[in-house]
Amino acid sequence: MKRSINSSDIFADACIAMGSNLDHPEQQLIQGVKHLRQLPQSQLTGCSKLYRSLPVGPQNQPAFYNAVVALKTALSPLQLLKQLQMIEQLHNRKRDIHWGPRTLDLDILLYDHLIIKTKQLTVPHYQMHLRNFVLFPLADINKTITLPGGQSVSSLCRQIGNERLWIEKNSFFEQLNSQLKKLSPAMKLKSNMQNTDTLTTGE
Ligand code: A4P
Ligand code: MG
Repeated sequence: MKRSINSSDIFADACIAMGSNLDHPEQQLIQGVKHLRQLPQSQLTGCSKLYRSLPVGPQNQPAFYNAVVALKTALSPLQLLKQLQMIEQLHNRKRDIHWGPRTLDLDILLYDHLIIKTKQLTVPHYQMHLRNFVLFPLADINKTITLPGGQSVSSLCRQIGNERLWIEKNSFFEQLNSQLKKLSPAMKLKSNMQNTDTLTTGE
């Protein structure tokens, strides 16, 4: 059966990038993970360590804190996007400057093996293969994961390198990272994202 952007194929693996550089960013990300844990029809299955990175885009803004989480979810891609935007609103997210400072940004990096190109949603996230603050945290969850285009996250990490990126000591993220690694293999993020469906409309 052809997948639709409005329905999930119970349960999909979704990876979410988290970023913050305003109003106590570490706390924003910890609280953000707590909100993500409460998403309906979803379970947190992976969490990276916490990273600090220098801004991509305007340079006159504070350093960012970044992390990535993985979820099993029965939400469709659009339902998931809507839920993420509701969490951003809980964090008083403002949208003033393109790539500017923010309390919490939640982007869908991957949703199973789907390529989605619609007005509201582009998956894989259009910049993810260029951003070490996304690729290194993703590799914390699963080093062998492959993007729908066939590139492995570990080879992208090697190509991009870890310039302007630092692991931050943070017990919340360290403990969650190792705790979720103990989940049964069936609950972990699947690494094979190579068989690709493409969704280009929003219906
Ligand atoms: N949208 C399309 N695809 C997606 C997706 N995969 N996930 C649409 C989430 N949203 C997606 O997003 C604008 C619109 O994108 C949404 O309404 C949704 O329908 P937004 O969150 O309002 O704006 P944004 O996040 O500022 O836009 P954009 O272009 O996605 O920015 P990025 O790529 O998220 O970049 N530097 C460092 N070091 N660390 C960072 O985390 N983040 C950014 C933001 C810039 N520089 C950074 C960092
Ligand atoms: Mg965003």
